[in-house]
Amino acid sequence: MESREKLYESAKERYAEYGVDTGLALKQLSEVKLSLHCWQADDVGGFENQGIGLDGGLAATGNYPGKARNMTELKNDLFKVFSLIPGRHRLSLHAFYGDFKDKPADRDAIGPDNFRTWVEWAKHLKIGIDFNSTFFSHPKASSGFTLASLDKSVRDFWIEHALRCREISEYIGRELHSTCIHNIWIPDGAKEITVNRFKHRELLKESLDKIMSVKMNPDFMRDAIESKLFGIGSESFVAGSHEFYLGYAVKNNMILTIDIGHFHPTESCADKVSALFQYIDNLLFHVTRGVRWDSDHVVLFNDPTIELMQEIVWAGKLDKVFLGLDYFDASINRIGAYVIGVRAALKSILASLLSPVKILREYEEKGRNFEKLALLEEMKTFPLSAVWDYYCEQNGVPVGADYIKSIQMYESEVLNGR
Ligand code: RNT
Ligand code: ZN
Repeated sequence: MESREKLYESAKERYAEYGVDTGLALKQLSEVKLSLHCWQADDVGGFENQGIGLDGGLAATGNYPGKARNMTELKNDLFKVFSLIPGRHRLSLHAFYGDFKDKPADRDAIGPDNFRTWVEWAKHLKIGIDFNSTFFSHPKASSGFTLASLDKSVRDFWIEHALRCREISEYIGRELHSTCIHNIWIPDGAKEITVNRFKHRELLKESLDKIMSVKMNPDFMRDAIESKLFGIGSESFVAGSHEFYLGYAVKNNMILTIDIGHFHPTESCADKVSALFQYIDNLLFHVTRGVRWDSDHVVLFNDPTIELMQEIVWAGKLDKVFLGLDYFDASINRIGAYVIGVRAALKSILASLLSPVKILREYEEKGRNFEKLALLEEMKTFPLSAVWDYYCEQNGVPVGADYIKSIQMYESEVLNGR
């Protein structure tokens, strides 16, 4: 069998014929930091005991054994995941994953103290952390409304929560010397026809204005806002729609979060990239895979993921995007779900970095559209895997499908004991 190196060398030559520098592509790939969502390991459970379970229109279907039940198990699982993916990445924490053992605190009372253990862990691993306010799975969210609630006391509670989360994010960013991106997604919406839409959105804007009126150090933390089309139980109305947050982000110079699963199924999120970047400096993507009404299937190396990464790379904005993962599958090995998704996202970025964009653009400019389409088609079967395998080997992580064995071992040795 040819060695990995040899296969890489011959792939390198093939790409070079089309003006593509594989070495440069790998260097650029190595600088990409994905933000791994902590909530795949425990089906978005969190470490509080609100006694409510997952709500807010979110659902993790399946009951595959081995989910993480506490912080130690979650950390072990994440450590395992990090060992199976090339590159150094980040962790995205939700507020209800704090350390509440010694310091129980409701959402409007949490603080940096509840995240000290995470920060120490991240320092040890030399990784950055991003953060999310948690506006669901809580009695004060059970009406279906939080920041857009008609009830002032409910709104005030959640405003305080968001303020606490921004403070925690600033603390995390300062401690880890790496800007922490704080994301706000709220479940607010209704199952049925809503006749007071304007009021809810007016209140949401007012709540956000209060939250954002406190200035934070942008070196340590920055705010992002995430829209949604609908959720389970909020089919007819969602206060935080795309138009709402697009307007808010542009007006207030904020990061807009585009969750790939939060749009009409035939709507292309890839196409949004070059449009949004005309008005917005930074975008956060929640990379996920929508299937019919579910927005949170495991990310795959498929057309929507590849097209998204292509548009980011082709727009020259790889260093202006934050790439977070956001899915939760409880029906398969959860570590496996992470690793499949992370590797698929990275592979999609690599495929994009390896596209012969100079030649493609020349064709397009000259109206050589047959030639453009032909080359795009041929590139699909170029030896991407030789470059990817080489990259994995260089990074000391399993090559190809070898990670399956490693996850099977972890399942029998660790997960099955839970
Ligand atoms: C929900 C949003 C949100 C959540 C996480 C858990 O539809 O996508 O980002 O998935 O915050
Ligand atoms: Zn999301």
